[in-house]
Amino acid sequence: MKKSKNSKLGVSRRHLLLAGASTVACLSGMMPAGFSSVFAGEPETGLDSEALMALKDGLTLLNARPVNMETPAHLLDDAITPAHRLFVRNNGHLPDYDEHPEASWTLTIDGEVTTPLNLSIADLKRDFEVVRKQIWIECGGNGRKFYEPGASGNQWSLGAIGCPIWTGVRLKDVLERAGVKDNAVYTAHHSIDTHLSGDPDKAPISRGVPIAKALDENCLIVFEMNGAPLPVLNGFPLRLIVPGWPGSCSQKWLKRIQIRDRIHDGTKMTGAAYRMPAYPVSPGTEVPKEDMVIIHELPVKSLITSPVTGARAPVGEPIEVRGHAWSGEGDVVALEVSVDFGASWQKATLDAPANKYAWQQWRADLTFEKAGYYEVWARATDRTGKRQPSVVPGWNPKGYLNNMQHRVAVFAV
Ligand SMILES: Nc1nc2c(c(=O)[nH]1)N[C@H]1C(S)=C(S)[C@@H](COP(=O)(O)O)O[C@H]1N2
Ligand SMILES: [Mo]
Repeated sequence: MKKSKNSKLGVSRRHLLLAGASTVACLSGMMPAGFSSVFAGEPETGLDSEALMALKDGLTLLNARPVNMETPAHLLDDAITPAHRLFVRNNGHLPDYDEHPEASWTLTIDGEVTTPLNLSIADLKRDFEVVRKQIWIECGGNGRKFYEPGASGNQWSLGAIGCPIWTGVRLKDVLERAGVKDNAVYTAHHSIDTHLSGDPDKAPISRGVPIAKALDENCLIVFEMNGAPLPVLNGFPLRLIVPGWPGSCSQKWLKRIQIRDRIHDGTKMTGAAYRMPAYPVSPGTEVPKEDMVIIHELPVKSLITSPVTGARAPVGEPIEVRGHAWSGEGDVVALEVSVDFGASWQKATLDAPANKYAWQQWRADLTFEKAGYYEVWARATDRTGKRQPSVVPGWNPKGYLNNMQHRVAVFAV
């Protein structure tokens, strides 16, 4: 097994700093307790872990190998998620940028196409229309933590979601240039992040989507987030953004899109990964493999980003409660809040999305009439009439698609 410089957490400080040098400077000394201990005993990473944490200020580290970090809800208050507040979900180790520098990075389009393509990032920028869209990305396992019995995998609570602005080209335009053949069924996304085992023949993840979804004009091959190069942890220098579907479809460090004549069977496409039972099951059921169905769009959901849970509010004076709402394949049409455990609901003001697949901002003024303990609950309803449940929805073996209402505690004083 070749031991590359990247075999640990590992990239050099130089690479981690590509998109965040100033953040590192101003945040040194602000490392959350517990972070450095996770990395203790890992040579080479002392410096990197510091840089890493500074790049993702205030995020909760769920796992260091591979890196998985989520954002506390109150730190997702911005309408446009800044790079340092976007969650990280890695399945393997970061790519070796010394072997694969941005300047010679190529994207290959092959498989069931008439003209296979090999494009540099400069080719992408020159030969295709460059578009900018705000699109949310959420891990299919966001909310897994709340399932009973628990499911294995990262114990995401609420914060595996964010909505930055992406700049890139339409996947559709690139696929049309390559000429998708009539027998095309699915895309297959390939990258150069490395498997935790070190086995070069294994991919940490390689997912795909049906051709019809890939040809949606909102699927993008992106090279920028919020007007800057993609952060290393979020896929520098090139990634896919497949809106509305599990984040796992949005391959980071993208090197190759293969068009297949069958449903892709890469890592995390088979078994129970990113699949739900075909029928409702009781908690803890062992569902036969053949009854597990690939997840397409994510359900309607919302977050309360202010106040932070546990906040104090003055009795009898209105306070603003606000957050975001989103839904896999449709706009959110209503957002309501409750301060009496769902007995009554009050309509919030809901903004239109900046563009299709951007999350929507909402706000409501709430007044607490008596001193004491309250919970603020928020529920979104989408265009199809689907609404967030008050309790954890359908148990499933891998703990996906939990869109339960977000609740925050408020003490009126
Ligand atoms: N190459 C590669 N792409 C990947 C992953 C990965 O581990 N490797 N993780 C996927 C998963 S499961 C999610 S939820 C999103 C997370 O994107 P982010 O880390 O930029 O937030 O990236 C996806 N793309
Ligand atoms: Mo994910």
